[in-house]
Amino acid sequence: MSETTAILSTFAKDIHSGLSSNPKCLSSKYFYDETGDQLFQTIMGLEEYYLTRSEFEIFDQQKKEILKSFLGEDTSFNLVELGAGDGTKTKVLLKYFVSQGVDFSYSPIDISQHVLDVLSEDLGESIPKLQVNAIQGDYFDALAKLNENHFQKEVVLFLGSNIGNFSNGSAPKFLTRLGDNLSTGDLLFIGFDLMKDPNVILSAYNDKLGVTKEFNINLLRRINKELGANFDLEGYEHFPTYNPITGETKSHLVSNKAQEVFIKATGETYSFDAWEAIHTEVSQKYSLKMIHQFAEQAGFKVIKNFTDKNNFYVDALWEKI
Ligand code: AVI
Repeated sequence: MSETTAILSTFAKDIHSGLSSNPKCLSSKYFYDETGDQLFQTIMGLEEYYLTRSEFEIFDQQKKEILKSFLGEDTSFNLVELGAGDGTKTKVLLKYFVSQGVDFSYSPIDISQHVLDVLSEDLGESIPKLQVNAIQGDYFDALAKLNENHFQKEVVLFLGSNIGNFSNGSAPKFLTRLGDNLSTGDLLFIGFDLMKDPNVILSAYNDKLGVTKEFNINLLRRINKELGANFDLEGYEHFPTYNPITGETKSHLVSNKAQEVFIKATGETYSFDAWEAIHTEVSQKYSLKMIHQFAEQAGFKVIKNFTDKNNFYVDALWEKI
């Protein structure tokens, strides 16, 4: 990178390093600017995107059994949610728990204070009796903070198949670190998207309205806007793939011509050959066997798997050993 760009944001550094690697890659964590958040909200309501619907069905149809498993032998717990978002699905559980008079509090953790403010206000109106203790920050810092005055069982929610966006190497590390921040007997309730008909999976990442394509391309729009780049947004094709052997679903942006891009923030020009791809996202699909191995590796015991009627998705309940 040129000298003028010695002081760079992490965003600019990551984009530079991704576009300088071979093959080129960009991290999906940068999808979520305001437009990206809105596009993802739209994706969750799409016909082809079965993930959100499946998890909603599990909560709605099995809330009684879920509550029983969360309580176990105890009479109370603290429900902690990592990356709470707008809490739409979680609300099904929260409302039910409150209606049953369960002794619990809810601690959503999110990196964005704005997300937490909106969620807390919404919950204050829709479930006034709910005790909310929102924590802004990094998941692990927040969990450590919670552990300081830990006297109740913790039930940690990590929903929406967010674990699928970790690379295969980093997912077990993340789960192990999560376990290190919990005490014996604490629970983890985690959503995994299951392997299924490859055509169903591919359609979920290539919807006919083109919202997922827009979501992927928006990453280039964001780089143009925030880092002063000149990506030609028409110059890239959205191309998802699914590998039924490994379960990896990958999204790519494929350059449809030889072209160059200049990014002001890095002071560099990046060249693309015709049909050269940028890998932008992994959305891992799992078998139950893979999930059980994860639990074991990370120091958890599998308590129960809650699946939807199609067996598309599983919310797995694990106990820290
Ligand atoms: C947030 N995450 C679980 C979504 C997924 O399915 O991997 C993001 C997404 N990417 C394309 N469509 C939805």
